[in-house]
Amino acid sequence: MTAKIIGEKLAEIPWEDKPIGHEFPVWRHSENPIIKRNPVKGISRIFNSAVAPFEDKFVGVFRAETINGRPHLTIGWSEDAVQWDIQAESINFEDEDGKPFHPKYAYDPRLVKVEDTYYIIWCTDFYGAAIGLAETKDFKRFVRLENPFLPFNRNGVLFPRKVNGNYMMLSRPSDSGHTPFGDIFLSESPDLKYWGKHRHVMSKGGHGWWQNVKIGGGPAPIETTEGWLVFYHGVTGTCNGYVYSMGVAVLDIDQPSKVKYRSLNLVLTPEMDYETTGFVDNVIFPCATLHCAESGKIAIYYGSADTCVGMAYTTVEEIVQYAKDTHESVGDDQELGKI
Ligand code: BMA
Repeated sequence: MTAKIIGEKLAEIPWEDKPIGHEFPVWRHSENPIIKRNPVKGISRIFNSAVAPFEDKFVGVFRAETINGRPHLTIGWSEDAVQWDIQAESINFEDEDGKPFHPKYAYDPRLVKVEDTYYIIWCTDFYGAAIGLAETKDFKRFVRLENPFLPFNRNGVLFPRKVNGNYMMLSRPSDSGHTPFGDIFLSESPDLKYWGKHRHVMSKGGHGWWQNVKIGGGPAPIETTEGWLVFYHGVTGTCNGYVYSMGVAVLDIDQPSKVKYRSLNLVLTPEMDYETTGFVDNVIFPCATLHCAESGKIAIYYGSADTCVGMAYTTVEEIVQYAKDTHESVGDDQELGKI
C-alpha cells in the first residue's frame, strides 16, 4: 500500500524535484543553507529551528545565538518558507499569571499546532537541561506553561493531535551536559499539565553505527495512512567528537510507543561543507517539516553544523517505503514501561 499523509493541503510548500540519478530517499535544497551566518544584527548563528504555516504565510521559531553565545528563541515570518525575516529580539513569554517569563537559555525549538493552538517546545533551564512548553494562538502573546517533565530531558516533540484522548509527547531523558546516551520515550497527558503512561519507544543502537550513542526526536510526527512518520537524529561517536545524522521510523497510529518500521540506514548525514564545518562540525539536526496531504511532498528543516539552517525534501510515498524496505528491529524497541 502506498502511504498518504492525513491532514491539510499546503499549496505553497517549498519544493524541488529529486535530482536525476540521486540514489537516496531524501535530497537537499539546491540553495542551502537558507539561513546563513550572522543573519540578523546581534545574532551570530541561527540553526535548529521550527516552522509552520500560519494564516496565508509561514511562521518560524528560531534558535538564535547572540554574539555572546547564549541561545534564545526568536520569531520570523516568510511568504515562501525559504526567505525569512527574523526578529532580533527574543520572544517575550509570560507565565499563566501574566508575569514576564525569561528563560535563562532556550534552544532546539519545535513548533506544533494542536487544534487551534500552537505549542513551542524547547530545551530550557530547570535545574539544568529540561523541556520548556509554551502556547500561542497569534504569535503576539506567548504563555509559558509549567515544565512538563523533570530534569534532565531534551528533544520534547508534541504530536499534532491527541491520540486516544490524550496529548502525546516524545522526549529523550538525558544529562545536563553533552549526554553520551539516550533513547526516545513517549508520555501522555489529558491537559498538558499532568504527564504519565510513560513508555519506551526507540533505542539507540542497531546494526549500523550511525545511531549507536544516542537518538532524539526531531520534527512533529506526520500522520500517515501507515502510522506516524517520524524523522529523528542519531548520533555516533568518533575520535573527533559526535556526528549527528537523520533517521526515519514509522510508529503505530493508535499506540505510538510501538515501532512499525525503522530504517537501519540514516537518510541524511553531514556531507556538504555547511554541514561538516561550522561552530560544531558534522551536525544535521532536524526540527520541523512542512508537508502537504494532497501532493505527499515533505520539506524538512534542519540545523546544520550548529551554524545555519538547511532544507531537504522527500515524499511520503518514498520515505515510508524506504523505512519498510530497510526495516530493522532494534532489540528493545518495545513498549517498556507498560508493566
Ligand atoms: C545537542 C544539542 C543541539 C546541538 C547538538 C550538537 O546536545 O545541544 O542543540 O545541535 O548537541 O552540538
